[in-house]
Amino acid sequence: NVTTDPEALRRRAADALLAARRRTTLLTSCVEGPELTAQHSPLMSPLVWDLAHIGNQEEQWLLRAVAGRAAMRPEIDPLYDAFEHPRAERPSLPLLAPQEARGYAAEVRGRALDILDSASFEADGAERLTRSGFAFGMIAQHEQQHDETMLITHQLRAGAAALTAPDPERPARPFDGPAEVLVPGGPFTMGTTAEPWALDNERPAHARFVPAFRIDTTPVTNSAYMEFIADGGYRNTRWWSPAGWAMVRDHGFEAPQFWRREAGQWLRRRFGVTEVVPPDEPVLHVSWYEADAYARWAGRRLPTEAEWEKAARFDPASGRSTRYPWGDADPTPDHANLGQRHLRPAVAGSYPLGASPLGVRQLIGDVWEWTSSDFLPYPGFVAYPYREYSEVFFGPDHKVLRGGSFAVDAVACRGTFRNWDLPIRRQIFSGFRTARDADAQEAS
Ligand code: AVJ
Ligand code: FE
Repeated sequence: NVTTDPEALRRRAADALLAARRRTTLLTSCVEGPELTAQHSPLMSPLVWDLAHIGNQEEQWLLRAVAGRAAMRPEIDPLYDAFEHPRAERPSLPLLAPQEARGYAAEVRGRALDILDSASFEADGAERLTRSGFAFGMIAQHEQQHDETMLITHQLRAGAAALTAPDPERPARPFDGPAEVLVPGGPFTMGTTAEPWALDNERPAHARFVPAFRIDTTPVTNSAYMEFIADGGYRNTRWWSPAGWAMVRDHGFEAPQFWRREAGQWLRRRFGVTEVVPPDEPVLHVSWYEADAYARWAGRRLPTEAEWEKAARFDPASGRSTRYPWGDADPTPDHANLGQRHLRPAVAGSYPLGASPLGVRQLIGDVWEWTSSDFLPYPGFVAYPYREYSEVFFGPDHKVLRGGSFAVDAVACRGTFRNWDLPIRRQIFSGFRTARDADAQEAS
């Protein structure tokens, strides 16, 4: 199913780079210059930092590592090294001004496309960086990841809306399928070796035994989450992990980020517009601690990362793991809400064509889904092409999110894709679904 035709791979790489740049350009041209250099939240970089960082990564991996070119502007490398300068420090650095950053990124791109023209796409080598276009896929994904990061910055900025998009289509009838689905126990293939643009942390494919479990058919909705709030969820220590309770106390949290209670109803601010919280949409902007507390209140738990991936990829008929819940075909707008086509999740139960064989909906797109798992390497993990992409984040500090949000492009989202963040983070486009162990007689 995965093409190995060199010309098709070359076109796919060129298209992915072009699509990413189109999005980057929109996100960095829909606000005025001072808004690009301002820091809208200490958690985020100025938009102009993301822009030049995108160009700098592309220069390092396509121009220098693949093509062996010399650095264009070696003095700027440290400014755009995410490890050298934490986000809070970035506005005080001597960053390239918006027009310079645009020019730099465009110049890098022009040279990268020349390199792409003569790059080898023969998928016959173990060296992913120089063959089969992995480096180009990696850079397109990196830019799209920063496009999601920049959309988070847009959500955090004050002032009138700068971005608009049509709302997702509402299903003709509300979803009336079962609330949860039984996934049978047994081994399945987790991770991937064959997916050409899979990142190091998704590799290699390996067998995982997962006991039978039940998982929500759709992500947890705003209305379900409002019941938790109304039941005093944020005031009752018994639902919270110790660290989660400390977060609630220290920050005075009473609801998801961007929510506000007024005249007896919940309002939220979304990309510069205040609106009534839509009851039937997946809940958005919750931390891992809030997802974990909600699940406990509901008498359930978060799924493990392996459970999530089995629900998303295991086809009981063939015993095989597919690339996506619906099979191996690349996502279309009928499968999932991806790519910033919409600036919100679709209502729970949307996208019947994107369902898994067992009927689980919206695993891909809409909201990133917190899992109970720490971000850890798979057996046989090899850092590639650099330790700082994934390896330095492995360990108990980061929790895994799966499935992608409305804000991530399909190139950076698949059944095996792993995202991670700190359990307190909620400015990200995060939601969740819940799970529970299967009853003893169902467990195989
Ligand atoms: C995978 C989303 C956690 O944004 O920190 C971007 C992606 N890595 N540049 C992040 C990433 C380097 C990463 N996440
Ligand atoms: Fe980056």
